[in-house]
Amino acid sequence: MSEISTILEQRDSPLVLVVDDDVFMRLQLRRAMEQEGYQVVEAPNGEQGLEDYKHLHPDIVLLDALMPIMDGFTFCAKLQALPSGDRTPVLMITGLEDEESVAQAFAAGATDYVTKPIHWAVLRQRVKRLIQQSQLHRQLESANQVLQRLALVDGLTQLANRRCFDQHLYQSWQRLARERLSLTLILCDIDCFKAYNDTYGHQAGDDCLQQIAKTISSCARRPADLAARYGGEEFALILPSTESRGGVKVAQDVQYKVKALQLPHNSSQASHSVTLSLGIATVVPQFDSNPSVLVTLADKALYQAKAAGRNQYCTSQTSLY
Ligand code: GH3
Ligand code: MG
Repeated sequence: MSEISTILEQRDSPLVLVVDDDVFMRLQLRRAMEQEGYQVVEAPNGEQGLEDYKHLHPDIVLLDALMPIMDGFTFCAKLQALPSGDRTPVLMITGLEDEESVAQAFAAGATDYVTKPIHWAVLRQRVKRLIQQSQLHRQLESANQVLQRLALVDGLTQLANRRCFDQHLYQSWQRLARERLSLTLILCDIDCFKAYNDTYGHQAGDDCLQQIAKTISSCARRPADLAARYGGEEFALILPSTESRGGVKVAQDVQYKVKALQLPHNSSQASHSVTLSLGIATVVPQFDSNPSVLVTLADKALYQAKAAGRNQYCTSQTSLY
């Protein structure tokens, strides 16, 4: 265990896990791999190899086929079921050359296969290439995750962007149509924001958008709720399984918290501080219509709130203060 703790602490070069019951073969492999600058851990059978794998997550496994307790084929199959086990390259090194054994190794999940006696130059090149490939694969995966996140997040406010809003609204619509439950949408628009930019400058406008975004986001409390930046100075709250009355409560909460921010806005027609107008709409989604119905209703309610003097919310049927 002390070897394992040392490796966990000093992981500055690729780690090779050698699983072989032959002590002499393990020693030879260790020497060859250490000459390449890799760290090495040895296991005498598949069972111990799996334990070491779980603790160390090596960059590659060099695996014998025939071993006591657990053979290489079973090791491979069990490795596939472990978290990211299917992404770790496994190079089988064995005396078994018959077609059936080769097929069995690849079917169990081995990435590559070399036979004994080992051609050491070939082995070194294979190990190097397999490690490089798996590192590249990992880098691509994490770059992909970053891209996926960027594609759904608004850069200025870090809220869900319009694309994410559209996806979430559609998914909520489909789910609630099945469950026959209400879906509420609140559209929130900053009052007299053009005047705010003109008075305080575009940078202050951006800061204001960030603060409002944070505040609106704090009002989306349930896991299925989503706060999004809908457009320039317009935000949206998707509230699944929420009746109109629940939507009104959330809108009041937004208003209250925005007021509490006390962001000065001397050129606003509605107040001396930054305020929002909000349009609330609630429907029970139907399979034969689509979410644009709900957006249109919320947009009309928002327009009513603006027309009635701003700094207030309206529902899609009635005007409430
Ligand atoms: P109303 O009360 O009717 O909503 O008036 P308004 O001035 O808020 O609305 P209008 O649509 O006339 O102007 C919206 C302004 O929001 C204009 C635009 O420059 C500003 N805006 C949109 N996106 C951004 C942004 O990312 N940063 C900044 N600073 N301003 C933005
Ligand atoms: Mg506005």
